Amino acid sequence: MAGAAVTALAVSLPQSALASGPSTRVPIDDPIGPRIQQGPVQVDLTTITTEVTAPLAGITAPGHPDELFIVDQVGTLWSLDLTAPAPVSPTSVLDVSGLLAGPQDPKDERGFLGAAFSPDFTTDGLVYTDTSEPLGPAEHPLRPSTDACLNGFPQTPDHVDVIREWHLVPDASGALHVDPALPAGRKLLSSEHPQANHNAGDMHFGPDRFLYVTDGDGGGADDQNCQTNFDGNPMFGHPGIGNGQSLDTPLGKLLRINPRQTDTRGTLSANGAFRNPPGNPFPNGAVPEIYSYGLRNPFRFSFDRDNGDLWVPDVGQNDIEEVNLVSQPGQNFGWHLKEGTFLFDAGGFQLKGARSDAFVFAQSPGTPAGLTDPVAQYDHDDGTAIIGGYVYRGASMPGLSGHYVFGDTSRRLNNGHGRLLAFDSDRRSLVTAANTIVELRDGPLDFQLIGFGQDSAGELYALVFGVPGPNGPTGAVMRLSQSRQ
Ligand SMILES: [Ca+2]
Ligand SMILES: [Ca+2]
Ligand SMILES: [Ca+2]
Repeated sequence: MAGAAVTALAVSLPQSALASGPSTRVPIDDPIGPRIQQGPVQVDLTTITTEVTAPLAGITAPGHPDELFIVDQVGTLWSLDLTAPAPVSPTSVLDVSGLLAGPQDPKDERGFLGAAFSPDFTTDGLVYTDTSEPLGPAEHPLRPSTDACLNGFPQTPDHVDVIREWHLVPDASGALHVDPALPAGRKLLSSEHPQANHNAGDMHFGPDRFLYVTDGDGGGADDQNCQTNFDGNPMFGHPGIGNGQSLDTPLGKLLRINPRQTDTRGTLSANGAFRNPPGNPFPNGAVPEIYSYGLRNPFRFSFDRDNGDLWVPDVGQNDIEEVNLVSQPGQNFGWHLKEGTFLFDAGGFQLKGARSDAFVFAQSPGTPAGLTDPVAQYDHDDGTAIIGGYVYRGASMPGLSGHYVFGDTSRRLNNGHGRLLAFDSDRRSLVTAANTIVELRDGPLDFQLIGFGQDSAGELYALVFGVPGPNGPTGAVMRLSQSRQ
């Protein structure tokens, strides 16, 4: 039972280190005093298209250097011809809208959440997707909850998040479409989600040619059972220490799988649909797909196209947004024992309006042992949810070369004032002044930031919604360019 032993060890380390008792814990009102300042480099934004709804990712496909493929949360994978004069009308490559359990409104976190093209796309034509779908058979069901608070309450999951493989073929003009012989794709694995929010769902192939996928902690607040959920009922599906810290669930994790049937590295999964790569840290555990854990909602992540560094920001809850650098398999990034470098108390079981009764109570870089701190962080005076971007390796913005370019969805929750941010990733370390985050604009945007794209030349795109359009608010893809320094 190597998996059970690993789980017990992983849980006991931080628990014992935090056994100081709630009476000594005083919430910190302002965890990080200094505010993010405008940096020396400023960027302009050029609208490439507004013919999208909620663009969450902008990715490339081998063999298609002039296209940026946009993951639209409502269910379309679009192709944008970057050689055409803006504004560009996107063309649909793949429509998964018929599979989706959401989104049903602009705040709904479910839907088409991520996609990644096979590193051998020019020969195998494969693309992978992450989708929130109605309940059905799942490789990873919820862990059962036996808390007394749940007596009489149904523990029906909200949805399943599913990873699928699709085969694309070019038509006579070279445009990509789903292979009509395989219209439903191939399902690889799925995980039940107790609540609707915190689905993460980004995916990228790494330099090792394995597929990395993020999954959120299952939703609600505090990653804690019996918390009063937003619907007034007690939360379920977060038993024990919570999902982020449990190695028995894919919730709150970075996963790594080998999905391609032509690649025989690794151990065949229980359902035979994919392989678990050699080097995954918990091969005998309940979830051998796990690569990293202790995450809350690692909504967007990326690899540095030059050196392969793996950057996984995590959306915080009450106070801290963080950027993590994954340096080895098996790292625990702390949720819900820490937010950023601060110790976190999940509190009792009450929500206070839109916030929880949890709080951060001590600055604690480096401890408890066994947890990996972020390399950069900011608090909620400067934003509400971090939107991961890319280390800039393009040519048009020399002032940002080697900088991790990212952002925050909105200066205040859902007020439509996204921010574009950056820090020098080549001087990475634990949180220090060397990783001072700066703002790339003279103040916030007039719309909400929800993702980033990187084209085949390494140029970057801000993906936003809430942009005024002829028929009401729309999504947009905007290219970054350097305007100063
Ligand atoms: Ca602050
Ligand atoms: Ca963390
Ligand atoms: Ca709580």
